[in-house]
Amino acid sequence: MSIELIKVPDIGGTEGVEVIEICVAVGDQVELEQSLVVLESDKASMEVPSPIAGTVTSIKISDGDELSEGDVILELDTGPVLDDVDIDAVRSEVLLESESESESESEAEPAIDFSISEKTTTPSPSAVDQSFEPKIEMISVPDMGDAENVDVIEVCVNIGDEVAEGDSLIVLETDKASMEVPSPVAGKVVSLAIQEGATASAGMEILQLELAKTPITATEVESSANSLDESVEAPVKSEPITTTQPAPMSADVIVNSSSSGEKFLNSDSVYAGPAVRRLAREIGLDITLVEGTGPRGRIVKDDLKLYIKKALTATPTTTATSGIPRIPDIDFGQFGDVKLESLSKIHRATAQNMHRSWLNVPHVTQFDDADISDLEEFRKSLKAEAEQRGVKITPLPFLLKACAAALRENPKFNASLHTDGQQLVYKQYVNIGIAVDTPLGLVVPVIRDVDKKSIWELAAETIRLAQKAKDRKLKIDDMQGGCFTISSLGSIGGQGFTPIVNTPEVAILGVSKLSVKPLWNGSEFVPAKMLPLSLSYDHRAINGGDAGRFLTYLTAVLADIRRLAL
Ligand code: CAO
Repeated sequence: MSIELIKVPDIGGTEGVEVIEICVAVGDQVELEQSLVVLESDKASMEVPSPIAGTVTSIKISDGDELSEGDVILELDTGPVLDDVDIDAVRSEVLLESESESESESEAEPAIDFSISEKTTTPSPSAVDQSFEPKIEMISVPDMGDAENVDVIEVCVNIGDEVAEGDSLIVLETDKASMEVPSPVAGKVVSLAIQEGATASAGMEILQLELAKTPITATEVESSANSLDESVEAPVKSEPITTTQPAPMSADVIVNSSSSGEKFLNSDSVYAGPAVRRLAREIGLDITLVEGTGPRGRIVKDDLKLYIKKALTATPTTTATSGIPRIPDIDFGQFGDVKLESLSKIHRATAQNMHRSWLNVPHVTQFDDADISDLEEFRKSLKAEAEQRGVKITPLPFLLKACAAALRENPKFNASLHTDGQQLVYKQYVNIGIAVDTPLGLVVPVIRDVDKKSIWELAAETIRLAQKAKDRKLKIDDMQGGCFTISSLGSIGGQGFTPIVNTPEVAILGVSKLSVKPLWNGSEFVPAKMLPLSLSYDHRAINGGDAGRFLTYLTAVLADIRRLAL
């Protein structure tokens, strides 16, 4: 057994490059050039191929690690250990084999620029066989019309990157347009002659690509074999360099920019690295549909995952609203300091429910003021008794009782729309939810059989459930089975608001802060304590007339609570 440490190769001096994918597991048999890991910097993704075949015996890195050249990736068992004699034999074998290969002009594998630990490396025949001459091609800046000395705003590749034909190499920007320079051929970047921030004109060298595999001469193999004393690293041959220019920039590559500084690249020039493109191809995803969140809108693997996750979790509701324009992602940090805070679980659930309701329910909100002058007087007269009973009596228990009566009187409000959209489900019980504001978000505990409970019982239950909500002790059961909801902001303030229906209920009552207003009693204006009410309802289940009747009944009961006895 011969264990070899596989290390991060030369990655163009970039340090701390993130591991975004580990492509193998312990026990896997890997072949020569099989991808081991995918690294991604803010400029490029690169796959690290195995320089040798073998079995993975241990993996030294994890997803998210940041690696630099020379860091150990994993250990490979490459087979039986060869002693010194074996090594000599291998070297002569290589010379002989290479000579004959050279004569027969058979195709050979390219050299791999990869570091293998000297300590543990014992070159096996297969390792040595990998010394071959690559064909180098220089890629230069294409014809850009009249444009000269154009800014290089991005270099999309690094030394060691494998690029496919059409992959972006650099991004150039004039004051009128941005343009990506695509690679005219596939290959591996062996040198970079251009840097971000430089300027470029047509014909200027961008980089050199190692292209096809070509056989090498015996002399070259000899020097390659001799270099094994230092390492098995095979040198990259600087053979006569051919020059390839990308096709002249065409109109569909150069796209006029807008003053907003957005990205101007057409759909063919999607900004993504080779690993991301390959993943998109593998999963059959049209990468042009994916929004990039990387630097300058670069599409990273997480963007593909997010796109698929969204597509999979899209409910019929969201599908139905797919025509809704998306709110653009904005980097708020560009305007000043920002702080990110995760939403609580309750907040996220509320957000989802509100969104669902807002999108599904055609809302109408009707407003009215209830004259609760008498009710307030009566309520105040109960204060001493309330203290004796150990409860606090606010307008809310009266509102609960009055709403229960209004729900009995207007059964459509005590119903839910069947999901088939063809029927109303009338409930024979009157359970009312109360919106409770807690530090972690909004919750709606439900008071059952409100119509059968006394004002004292309702006061006590409101306090008990509100406290439970604030102590985060509510159970699912406490929040189920509601027919109607009251959202009271009366103790906080405001003259009115339009609450969102708490589906599958069909209506919700918003209560705002009471204020003293002049009321015409038929002969004069008198001061009255007016309570602003706003009734939002699902217009699929309820008509304006129904809502008018409900609110008129409710305000009448609140104005004279003796009606509750009728
Ligand atoms: N106008 C004027 N004063 C009012 C009032 C109103 N409409 N409603 C209540 N008040 C008074 C109460 O009488 C009490 O005063 P006193 O102590 O002098 O009697 C004070 O405001 C505080 O009341 P409260 O908030 O303790 O009790 P409540 O019964 O009115 O409400 C609860 C209980 C749990 C509903 C409330 O605490 C709460 O959480 N409200 C917020 C609900 C919310 O966020 N809704 C928005 C949902 S949509 O986003």
